[in-house]
Amino acid sequence: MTAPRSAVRQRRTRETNIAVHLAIDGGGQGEVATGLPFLDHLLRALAMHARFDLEVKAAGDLEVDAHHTVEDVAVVLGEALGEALGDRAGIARFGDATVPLDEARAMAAIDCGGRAYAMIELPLVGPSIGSLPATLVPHFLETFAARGGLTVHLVGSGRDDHHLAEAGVKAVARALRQGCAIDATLADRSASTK
Ligand SMILES: [Mn+2]
Repeated sequence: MTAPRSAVRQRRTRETNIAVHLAIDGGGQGEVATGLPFLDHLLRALAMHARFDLEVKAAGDLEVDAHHTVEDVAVVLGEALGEALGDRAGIARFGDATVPLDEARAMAAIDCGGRAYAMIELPLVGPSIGSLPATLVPHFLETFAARGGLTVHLVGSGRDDHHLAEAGVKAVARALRQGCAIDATLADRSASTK
């Protein structure tokens, strides 16, 4: 039996093979293997701080570079979240969070109502974090927002790229947890005046 508000998605192309199982009302368990350890680190942080249960298995053409794998994980993760949210009736829609990590600080504001937009301002300074090119951090979040029907605003500051990227993902996760939560006062109506 499938848990309510969950989704299983698989996507296979010539470049990647991605499998995602996402349960919104989980306990924060992340079982993640993408071949990119820092991406795994971020996805586990996302699961923990959104309190999703999340399994991600990815086999991508890392011999080319990390781009296809990161992008396609974001595609499948976003689609899984969209499917798990269903018609989005009864959800709080909006969430916001500020998360510090030592000298780094990130602030996220999110609308989970189905409008896809991303404004990601993370001033990462180095070319890469572990084996993950730094440019793929905002690209991951933009693609996730586009495919998940999320508006994501994220701004941050910090001196350490690892801290800044991690604080950014944690802030998005905390905001997602709020935005995806069921608001009982809505009694299954949409949180929209339309
Ligand atoms: Mn870390």
